[in-house]
Formats: sequence, C-alpha cells, structure tokens
Amino acid sequence: MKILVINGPNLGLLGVREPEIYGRTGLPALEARLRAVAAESGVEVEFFQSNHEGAIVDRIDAILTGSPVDGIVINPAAYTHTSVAIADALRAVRVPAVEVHISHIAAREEFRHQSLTAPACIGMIAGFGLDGYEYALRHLVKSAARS
Ligand code: CA2
Repeated sequence: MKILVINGPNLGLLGVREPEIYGRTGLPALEARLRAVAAESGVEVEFFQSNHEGAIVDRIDAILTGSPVDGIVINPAAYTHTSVAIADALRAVRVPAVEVHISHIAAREEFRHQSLTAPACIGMIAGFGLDGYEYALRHLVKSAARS
C-alpha cells in the first residue's frame, strides 16, 4: 500500500514564518514523522510539495499513468479556496483522499471558509495542527485494511 502526501503552495515555509498559526515544525520534520507512522503500519509513503497548481494536478493525474497510489493526504493550501482543477483531478483518479488543514479554516477569514477541494475528498480535518496529517494517514491505512 502506498499513500501520497501532497502539500500545496508555501507549505515549504512551515516552521519558518507565521509560527503562531502554523507552528514551529518544518516540512522535513513533518515528513519524517509521517514516514515513521507509515513504516510502523508497513505502508509506503511519498511526499510531494509544490507552489504550482498545474504541478499538483500533474502529480494527481499521474496516479492513472504509471505512478499509482492507494490513498492521498492533501493540504492544497491557498488552492483549497480556488482550485476547480485540483478538485477535478481528485475526482478523476478515484483514489480516497483526505484534506488536511493545519489551521481551523472555519474560524479564520471568510474567504477561507469555503473549500472547493474538500467535496472531492472522503473527509476533511482542520485545526489540529500537524497532527491532522497523522490522523488522515492513519485513517487511510485503517480503512484500506477493512476493505
Ligand atoms: O491551515 C492550512 O493548512 C491552510 O491550508 C494553509 C494555507 C492557507 O492558505 C489555507 O487557507 C489554510 C497557507 C499555507 C501557507 O503556509 C505557510 C507556512 C508557514 C509560513 C507561511 C505560510
């Protein structure tokens, strides 16, 4: 089983800026944590971060053309609120995806309340900091074991 973890624009800056919202842990440390969780479950994990909408769409589409995965954990970052293209790609590949937000988007500015991408996912986790990624990964592993 393989899970793809996708992080959208500016999430490469985790731990560097705005620690009051996004915490002090950097992306490499988050990836190490998720790699450990995956290893403990006997699951392979791939990490993909891009600041470019098209690159994210390309990686999702590649699931159908030679780079298959069994589940997706995705934080589309700002594209959450704008990207029909990422939502369409998630729907097209028919792989269970869980959307994660570090912050509690429903409690922030109005423009962050709507997610165009969450309806293309099986669920969304928001407001639990980086723990949300671990919850999403564990859920995908658990539900794959049930099916
Ligand atoms: O809470 C989340 O995870 C967000 O997806 C983060 C996005 C934001 O646009 C969404 O509304 C909610 C922003 C990601 C930017 O990440 C940074 C990390 C560190 C420093 C600056 C930006």
